[in-house]
Amino acid sequence: MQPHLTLVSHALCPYVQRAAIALIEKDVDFERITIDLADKPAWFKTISPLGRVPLLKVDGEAVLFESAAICEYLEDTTDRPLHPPHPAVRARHRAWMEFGSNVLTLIAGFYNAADADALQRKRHEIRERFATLEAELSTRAGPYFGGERFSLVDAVFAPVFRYFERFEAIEDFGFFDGLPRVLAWRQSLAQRPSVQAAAHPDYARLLDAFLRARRSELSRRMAA
Ligand SMILES: N[C@@H](CCC(=O)N[C@@H](CS)C(=O)NCC(=O)O)C(=O)O
Repeated sequence: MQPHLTLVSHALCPYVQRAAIALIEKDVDFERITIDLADKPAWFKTISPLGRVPLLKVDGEAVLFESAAICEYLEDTTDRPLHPPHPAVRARHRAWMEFGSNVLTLIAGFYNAADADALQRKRHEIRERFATLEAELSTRAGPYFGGERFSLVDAVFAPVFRYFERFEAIEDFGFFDGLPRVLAWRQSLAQRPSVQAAAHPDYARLLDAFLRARRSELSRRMAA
């Protein structure tokens, strides 16, 4: 029998979204509890070793933390694999998932950048990462990272790309200029039902408020 799964979430967290996408892709029933990270409930502090989301509670007993570990658990316990079968390709996919986490760190640097120079530096670093992805994608064809089949790397990058819908509405930062494969990949992911379902219903409004509250260069440009 399938265990009862509870995903402890935050409305904007991209790491939560990757776990949610994996659950939806695998057609696994789960409950979602959304908490406020600015006001963490006592029960959450007790069970989250790093004080971070996502957590996956399994039958209300085991508590899994770290999105990569949660995704691996789902791979081990459910049908519909989202990792490729060949060990070397699988290892590369895990590495590209880590690459996606690195891009998320750069994105946080971008929206928190204190001034125009810092914003420009982060923009440049993010573009460099996307150029690296463009080269990687040129080795195969298909709508997804690995080609025709949706994988955990796609689950990682879908929430990465989601940020850019908002960034592009602020200004044309040219993140995807000259990178047609990355752009096409981004568009394929945006259309995927699991990707659409993984976002909090109020995601756009909450992200807008979050970005405006950063007191960063980007916040100032949003207010201008
Ligand atoms: N490496 C972690 C990163 C998770 C993470 O950074 N979560 C953020 C929200 S997106 C968090 O819970 N931060 C704690 C806080 O804001 O206090 C994972 O992959 O699960």
